[in-house]
Amino acid sequence: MKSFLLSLLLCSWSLLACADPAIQVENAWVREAPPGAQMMAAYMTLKNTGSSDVTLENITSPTFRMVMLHKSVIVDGVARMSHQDSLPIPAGTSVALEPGSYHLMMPAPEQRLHSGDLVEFNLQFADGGTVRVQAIVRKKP
Ligand SMILES: [Cu+2]
Repeated sequence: MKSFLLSLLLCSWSLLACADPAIQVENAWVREAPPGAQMMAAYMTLKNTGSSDVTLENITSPTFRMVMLHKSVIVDGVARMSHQDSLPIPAGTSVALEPGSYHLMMPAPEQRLHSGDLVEFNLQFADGGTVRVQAIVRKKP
């Protein structure tokens, strides 16, 4: 029993050590999509509490076969989305992924997600750090 507890402690400690402590994620959520929707979007605020700039480079999720980083822009009065290869988060600032701006976009999974479901995202940064995020599915911000 004692060794089991010890390995559990070591394990959770090493998970913490793996995460990039400079990045804090707040208000992560996935917008519930209507039945038959092809795509879903996710939003969150990324806060860089450290003293060096970081760049979000890649996002994965066990729930979605791919996760894209988009930015909504208005071109000639028409709303479009542009694909972003990476997202810089300067030291001491926060960047909001929110409706009308940056967002994550994913093909809807076969199993439909409902309000209250939890979805995990893994954010991978240019310095090699990763942050695991739990996002909740809901209808509105
Ligand atoms: Cu998009």
